[in-house]
Amino acid sequence: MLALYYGPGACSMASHIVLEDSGEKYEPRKMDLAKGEQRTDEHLKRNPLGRVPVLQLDNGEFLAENTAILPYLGKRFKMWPTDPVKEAKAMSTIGYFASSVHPAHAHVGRPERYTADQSALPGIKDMGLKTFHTYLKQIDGMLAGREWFGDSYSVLDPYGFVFYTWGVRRELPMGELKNYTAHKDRMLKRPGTQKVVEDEKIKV
Ligand SMILES: N[C@@H](CCC(=O)N[C@@H](CS)C(=O)NCC(=O)O)C(=O)O
Repeated sequence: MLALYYGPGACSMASHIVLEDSGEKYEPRKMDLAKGEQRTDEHLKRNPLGRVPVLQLDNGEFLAENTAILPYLGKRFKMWPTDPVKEAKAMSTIGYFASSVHPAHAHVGRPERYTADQSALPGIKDMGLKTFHTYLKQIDGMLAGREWFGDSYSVLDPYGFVFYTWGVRRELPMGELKNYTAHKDRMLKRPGTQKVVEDEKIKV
């Protein structure tokens, strides 16, 4: 059986929603990131980087990184394109989310990771928020005229949903992003999303 190590409100929410969508039995293992549970020796054995998500596979091995976990779950649960070009496009979107959108937000939440100079922290946060907002507007453009990021619902959708909730958390004017807001509303109609939003106590 799969097990997911996740932190409420973190990027692990994407895999959490996919697992709920799947209907397959899995073990949810909630972690308290504010208390630093991700940096305990026990968790560092699962992921030496001390982060979530971590997926424990059927054979007991651990898999880290959204860019690996989400395609793996997508293939397992048929929430991933089979056509090679469409698959490449899905990888492109996942890469953009993981390597541009997520790190922009990390500059807001974890500015101390980017400088040792205390006086530089506010500037890093401000710029991170501006860049994050720019990416959210780009995502809004990607969703123009579409229901989902791909031709049908896929693991990209819960991943995109996570950044919407982070925009709300940072009090960005998310309502102005009409396509992205409609996507968030479609996500919230899905029972898997509803269950996770309740479990992780997400305000959206
Ligand atoms: N590149 C990783 C990033 C994972 C990551 O940064 N996770 C955050 C939550 S969104 C985390 O575990 N933060 C805890 C910490 O930084 O101490 C991925 O995409 O899986």
